[in-house]
Amino acid sequence: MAAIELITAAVCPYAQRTHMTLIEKGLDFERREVDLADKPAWFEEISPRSKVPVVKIGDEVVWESAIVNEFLDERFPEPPLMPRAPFRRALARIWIDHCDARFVGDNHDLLFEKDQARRDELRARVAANLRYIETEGMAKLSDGPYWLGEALSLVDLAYYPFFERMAALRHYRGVEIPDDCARIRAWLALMAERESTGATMNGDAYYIERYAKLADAA
Ligand SMILES: N[C@@H](CCC(=O)N[C@@H](CS)C(=O)NCC(=O)O)C(=O)O
Repeated sequence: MAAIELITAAVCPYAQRTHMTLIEKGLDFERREVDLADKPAWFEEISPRSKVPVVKIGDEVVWESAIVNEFLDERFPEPPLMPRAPFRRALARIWIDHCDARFVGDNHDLLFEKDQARRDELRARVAANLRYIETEGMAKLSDGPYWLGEALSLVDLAYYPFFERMAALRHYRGVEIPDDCARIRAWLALMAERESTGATMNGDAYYIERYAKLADAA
């Protein structure tokens, strides 16, 4: 079989999703790191949207992290990272979409917001988003400990990189996971133990330093 190539950047949460998926699948792959501030010509040729991640297996080139991850799950079925039942699969996709459509934007806006009053509004929204995930997502989907139950799924892998990057929000904006979000807290502790997390995580100091200028913290 053709070698699997992951075109990636350590800073990118979407690419981390796919990197973690490859590790969770137990696959051998070659990692090609791209400097997004100085993109090489080979990358522009291979990445239709000029973004990471991209996965290439011979002639098969796939991009967009949520789609890449489902492609990998279908192409390499063991261990399965999506439920089998159509309705549960639909729910998994709804919550993966929720991450990109709702969860990520407010986190990003809060980190980059300069106005104090607007920061307070966004802080409240981020806390509300976390409680929504806790009560409408995790609590209704399963008894845990992962989003969909006993086994890790693509939903866990979609969200985890964004929780890792909340280190910068904690540092610059005082955001904590609310005390009443016990499921999220337990899930984060569990995710921290996974090999795929250990192999791809950057650590709090990396994000704190990386976002210093943009968070206006100097
Ligand atoms: N929706 C895309 C988002 C990927 C994305 O935004 N990647 C960023 C890095 S985190 C990127 O490659 N940016 C380069 C650019 O836009 O020039 C996905 O899920 O794969």
